[in-house]
Amino acid sequence: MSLAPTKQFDHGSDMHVPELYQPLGVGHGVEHFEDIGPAEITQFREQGYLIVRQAFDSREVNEAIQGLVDLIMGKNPEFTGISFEAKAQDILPTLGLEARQDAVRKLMFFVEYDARLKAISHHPKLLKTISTLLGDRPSQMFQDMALLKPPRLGREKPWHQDNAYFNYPQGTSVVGTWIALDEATIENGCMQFLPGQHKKGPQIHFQRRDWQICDTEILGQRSVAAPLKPGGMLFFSGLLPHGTPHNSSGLRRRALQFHYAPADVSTLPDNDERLKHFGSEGKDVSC
Ligand SMILES: O=C(O)CCC(=O)C(=O)O
Repeated sequence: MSLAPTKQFDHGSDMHVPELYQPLGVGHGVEHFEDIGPAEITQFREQGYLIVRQAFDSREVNEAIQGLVDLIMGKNPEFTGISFEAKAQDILPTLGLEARQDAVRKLMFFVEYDARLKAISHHPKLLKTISTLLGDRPSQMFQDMALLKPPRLGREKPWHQDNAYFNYPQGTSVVGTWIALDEATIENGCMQFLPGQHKKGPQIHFQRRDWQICDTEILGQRSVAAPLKPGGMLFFSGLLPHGTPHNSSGLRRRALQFHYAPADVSTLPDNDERLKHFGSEGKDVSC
């Protein structure tokens, strides 16, 4: 068996300043999907996020992990959506198959290649929650991604709003989901976010360590973390500023991320509207 043939590398490996990721507290949530009621829906509307601590059981988590590992190991040669950490570029040829798992940064658009991963992205309880958060509208999943943040190597995902990456008409409700497959802690790079700041609308993004909000906008803000056990998950607004630090630990931090929009919304043909709202061009700003 061989690895999937395409070797794409992530761009960027610059380290962030530690002050960008010093949360003041931990986000609120419920234990199970069944605990989601009107108060939690209100919390999502007001704060831009909702945590379900025990969304998936160990069997579902293990199936998803096995699905990812099989794709990384090249068991489905048609799947080529893997990118490796930039820092692993030199050492990759020296790594055996098992060790290569810990050089992968990201897998994208994989659900059609593995039924176990499709099952978790289309889990009835997850889809019901998405539909509720979208205002009782049917949803479409438009993006699936797995971010693996390998031990010591896994780079930061700088602070950003996900809608800055999507060409949907302004005002479209997008809900992101983030599912922990390993325990996610502050040390290995769990999610951190700015509660309530989805209400500020689009923020200007700059191409720096990534397509991101300027560090100076984030420093000194009251951020919150979402440490999760395996199977715990976060729902968050496409306008919620969030980021994850470098994995400074010796532990894996594998997570799935799926994005959903109302089923009747279509993407725009170009970047113009997105950049008008999220880009810096033509605005008297610098970073
Ligand atoms: O999983 C992570 O480290 C960050 C994911 C994220 O925020 C993104 O890809 O938009």
